[in-house]
Amino acid sequence: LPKFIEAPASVPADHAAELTAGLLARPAHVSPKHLYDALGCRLFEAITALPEYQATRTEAAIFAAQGPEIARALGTGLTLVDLGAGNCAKAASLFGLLQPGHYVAVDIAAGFIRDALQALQLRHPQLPMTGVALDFSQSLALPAALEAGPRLMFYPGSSIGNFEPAQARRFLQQVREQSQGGALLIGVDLVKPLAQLLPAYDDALGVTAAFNRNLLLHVNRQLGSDFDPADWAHLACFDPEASRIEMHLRATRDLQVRWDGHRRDFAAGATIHTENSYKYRIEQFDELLHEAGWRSTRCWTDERQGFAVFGARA
Ligand code: AVJ
Repeated sequence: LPKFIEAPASVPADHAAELTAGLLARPAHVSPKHLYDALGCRLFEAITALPEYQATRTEAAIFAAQGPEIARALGTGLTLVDLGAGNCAKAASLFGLLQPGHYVAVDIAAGFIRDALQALQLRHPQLPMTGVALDFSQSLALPAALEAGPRLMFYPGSSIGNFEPAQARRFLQQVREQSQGGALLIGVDLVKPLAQLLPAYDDALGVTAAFNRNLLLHVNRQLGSDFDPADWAHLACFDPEASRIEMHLRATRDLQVRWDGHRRDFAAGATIHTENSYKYRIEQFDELLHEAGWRSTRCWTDERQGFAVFGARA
């Protein structure tokens, strides 16, 4: 069985105060990390298979086409630290190329990665694996119990897009410190025409809507609140100034929500902001990496320049 470390900061009680503050704020907001309970992880997997959502497929195509060159640029045999590992499938597909000496899967969804890692260990019995249940949205501090570096920090899928650019810079600095003199492999979704951007977050089947509304069920479980997802509509829009997709939930009628001595009234049309997903230009993200102290940056992209994979050294 893989080792498993549950970091104290991932205890659900820690989320309650943060959730309450966000739900009482005007306008209300909830961090996108709350999209990822076990069902949310599965709905996100379904999103990655949607025709409108190209990011995951494009990233996989970049790895498939340029994998050997990526591995040469970054080096092999490092500890592979998978930030937001989810089902661990992306990292597992790179084991052959990157030849990690140790695989560390980090995710906020403790049960989900525990299961994913157990299944993966059966397919790779020789590779030492460690699961870390950790919420790194505020700061990244890997458990001291992990063996010392150098580490290849792997942050695929454009999850970096959930951070405001200033927070992204700070986070990338922390990732560099935690790499212990290693390297970075990160996926970034690029700015593209609105006609491609928006449908990726408002798909015809309503999977993204279900993903967004499921956040309310996860919040109910954590807070004991009484959100009814049926009262909320999915909303996605692009802010060209900020270069970000925003997801919101919009109340479809006047309603009240109660939890733990609190009450929030939402008028019909009131919203809860649930996610930002920043889209970068290649030069802009390269600059961000350098500001965070990374050097020897490399960039691999697809023909249409829809998505970019960056490599860098600490
Ligand atoms: C996992 C944060 C990269 O922003 O595209 C997908 C999450 N939200 N559809 C993204 C998401 C709505 C996704 N990231």
